[in-house]
Amino acid sequence: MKKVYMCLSTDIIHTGHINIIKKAAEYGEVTVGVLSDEYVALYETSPIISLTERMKIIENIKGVSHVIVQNDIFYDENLKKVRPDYIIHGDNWNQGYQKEVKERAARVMAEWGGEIIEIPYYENEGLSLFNSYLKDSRGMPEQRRQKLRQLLNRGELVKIMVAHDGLSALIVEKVHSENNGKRRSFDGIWLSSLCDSTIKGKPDIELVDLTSRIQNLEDIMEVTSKPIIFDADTGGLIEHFAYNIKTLERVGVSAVIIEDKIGLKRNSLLGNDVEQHQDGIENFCRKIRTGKKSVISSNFMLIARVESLILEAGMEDALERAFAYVEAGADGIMIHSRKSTPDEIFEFADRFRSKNTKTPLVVVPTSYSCVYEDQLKAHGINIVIYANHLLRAAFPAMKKVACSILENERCYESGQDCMSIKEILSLIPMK
Ligand code: SPV
Ligand code: MG
Repeated sequence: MKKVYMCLSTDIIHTGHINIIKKAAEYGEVTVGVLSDEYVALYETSPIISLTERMKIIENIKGVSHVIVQNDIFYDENLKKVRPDYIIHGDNWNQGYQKEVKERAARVMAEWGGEIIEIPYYENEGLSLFNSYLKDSRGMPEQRRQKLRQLLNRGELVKIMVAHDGLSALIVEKVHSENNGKRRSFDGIWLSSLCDSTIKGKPDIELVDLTSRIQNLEDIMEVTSKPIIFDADTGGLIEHFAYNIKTLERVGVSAVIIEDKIGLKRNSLLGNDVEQHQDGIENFCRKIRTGKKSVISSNFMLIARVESLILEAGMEDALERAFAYVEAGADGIMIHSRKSTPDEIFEFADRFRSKNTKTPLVVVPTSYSCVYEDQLKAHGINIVIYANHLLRAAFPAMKKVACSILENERCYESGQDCMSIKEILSLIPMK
């Protein structure tokens, strides 16, 4: 009997999948490679059910003889193991990242004269509706929150990139890099108080109010599906925070970070060069407890941000606060620094981890930008936030083009620094 191989990543089986399995079984004995959670999350969205359960479901579908794990988006390893006569796939893998998957599979199959059989992509009205429902549901608040929890549970470093409007959010949602065959993309979006203030030309002192920041958040949520971490500054008065955190939960934020400052807060990177004060431990713990009591979703995260290193209150103070905030119910600790090397962050993380192995640690390496993600991971850090880079990149690019038009008294020369109109139109929906 001929051997047939196919790969399935989905955790929701529909008639399209049944159709392709049926076709595959006509060619011979079917082995299904079930894509591991890591790769489903990387290329589609985190699976709702685990790999083991997905395998059990697929094992019991008529026409499937064997089920194995596929540990990579590329089929190579499993193909060499199974040496199938045929690969069965829908005819929808001739574009995007799938094109390379197909080409590599074809090269491996050629080693023993195997063949790729393409089945016309199965579609009907119900299925299209179902797929579009599935796509939209990924952007729903609870799905985003669950995804952040899943990413943290996977134990990989979670990479969060700032977005300051819908367009920059589209970049964070879609951009990816391919390094030595490993695809990398951002896991979520940071709503920065600095950037939300800067785009309005205002200081980062909690002046841009929550209503206006939520409008920006809505624009970002409308075009994305990734988890959202919201910089809620100090959280304001405890009495106000009790309401504001509910609002943030309701509008779809996945995690909120509040910093332990009180009074007129200034941007952390200004440190003690300006007047700003740290809250008392007990008072800030009360804010954390109030916040935790106000939210409903168990997936929603309230992360406490320790400013002791920023305000030069010392390592002991930073650690004492971090442990107290966890005790008060914080779901994570963000430790911030404005040093140009990561040494104090590493020391904090190592000492924190020696007593607490579970609570997620968050860092923002703006000033110690030389640090590599692997180093952060090695010190037990779970989330890295690139807090302002897209806005800082946009400003010089816009300024250069504006100056070029003034200097040349026409816009021709600036064209080389601008995206083509065709490209920009392809970014936004046609209707
Ligand atoms: C922000 O992005 O607004 C932050 C991080 O709070 S920092 O600017 O480094 O304080
Ligand atoms: Mg901020």
